[in-house]
Amino acid sequence: MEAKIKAFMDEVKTRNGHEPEFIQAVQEVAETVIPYIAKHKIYNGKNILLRMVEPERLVSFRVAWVDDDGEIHVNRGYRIQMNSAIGPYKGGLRFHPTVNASILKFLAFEQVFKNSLTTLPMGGGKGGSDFDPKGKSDDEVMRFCHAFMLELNRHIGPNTDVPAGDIGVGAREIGFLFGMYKKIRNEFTGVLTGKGRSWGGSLIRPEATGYGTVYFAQSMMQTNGMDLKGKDVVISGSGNVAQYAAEKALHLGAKILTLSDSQGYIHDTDGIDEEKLAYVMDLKNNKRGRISEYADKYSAATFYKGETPWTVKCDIALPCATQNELDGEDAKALVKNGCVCVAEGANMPSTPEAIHEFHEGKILFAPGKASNAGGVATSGLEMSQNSLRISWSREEVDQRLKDIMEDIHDSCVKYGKDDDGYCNYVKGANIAGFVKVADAMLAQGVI
Ligand code: NDP
Ligand code: 2IT
Repeated sequence: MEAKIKAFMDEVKTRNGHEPEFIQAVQEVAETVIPYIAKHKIYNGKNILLRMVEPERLVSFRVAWVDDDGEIHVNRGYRIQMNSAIGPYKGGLRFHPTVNASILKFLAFEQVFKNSLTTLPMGGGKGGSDFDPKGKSDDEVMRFCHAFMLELNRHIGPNTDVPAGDIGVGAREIGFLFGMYKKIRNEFTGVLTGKGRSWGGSLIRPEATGYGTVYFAQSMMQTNGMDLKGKDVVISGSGNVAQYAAEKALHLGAKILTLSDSQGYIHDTDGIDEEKLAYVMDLKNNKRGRISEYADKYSAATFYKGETPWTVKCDIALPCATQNELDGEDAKALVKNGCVCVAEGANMPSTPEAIHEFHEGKILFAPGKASNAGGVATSGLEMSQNSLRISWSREEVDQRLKDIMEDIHDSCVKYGKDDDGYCNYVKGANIAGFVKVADAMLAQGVI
């Protein structure tokens, strides 16, 4: 089996060797899915996984825009249309200076499995740009988004490819992108998700990724006779996912000890309560400030510059910032300090070494493609509401989100239980996600 996996990875590396994040994401899937393929004849000899690692289409384009001083800038835009076997391409747009083809291909690849797990009919895609919205005026962000959509609009559509937000793309950016799409196409349609409430957005979509991550953590805890009540929770990030993970964990009675951004983390020994979280939301979403300002306002908090929060003693850890933000040493510290559950709100925040430590320590570990699927699942619900031209209540969307997260949890357990009863959620998520897409690809022939 080792040899089979190595031969496969050698082939992937030959084509994509210069793309470390993409290789990392494929390796994790190959290690769990290739043994499954070997045991299931229908997938033998079809090169399904080899087909799945090659994007159906990769679009890269120039985005030229003018700043407030009249200076012209050039950024690179992308859309990776990875797999459309089970539905239109679906996945977020990331605006961050680190964006490149490797990062977007890893995200698009993960998205294929994640979207399959949601039980909804969505293929996988991802896109974005190396544009940095930080420090830009609203007008500059608008001009960039409009320029980006001038090209992107040719490649997307409500039945073709439906982008949404991700790092650096929130409600403001989705508004500007939607406005330009509508103007060019003269069509009011559900081409993006994460839209505003009054123009086609779904209730609960802003909350969905963070809430879903906590629902998933709660399911993992409950199947092991525990829950979130009274537990100490460490969270990284302070953006969309981190904020709503914190909110839902608070609702379920947990104590939130940390939040972070790319400059460091804050540790509040009294816990981040509802009022403090409201301050964080205003600071990050309206004032676009830094998390260090929290420690200036609240005396129980300390800001640790340039550090990550994983050495803080906790029961539950929710990495909600970015890829590879939690390494093997961090994982060792978490396990040693008694952490029993890690649920990824971000995409691939744990390195392979970290995942190894969690599995060795036999703690509950959920990979992002399972535990953060609530965001895209609710995007799927937004698409349904757009098609039906109706709007479901908050309670209805939240209940559907909960049900979907429970279904994903059950699928992971179905395919991930080891002989000793330990659930390997990585294996479970990869195989469950693979089966649905692979079966559709088999039915559709070699295309
Ligand atoms: P936001 O842009 O709202 O927030 C991102 C947060 O992560 C910020 O606090 C940011 O800090 C921090 N961050 C970003 N890059 C780094 C870095 N290199 N090192 C340390 N911290 C960093 O994004 P989201 O909350 O939407 O996304 C967070 C994660 O969740 C991403 O991995 C994303 O792919 C994933 N995700 C998002 C979904 C969604 O619906 N939005 C759905 C599923 C997954 P700073 O402000 O300093 O940059
Ligand atoms: O990584 C993700 O799942 C997202 N950024 C959300 C994608 C979506 O289409 O809602």
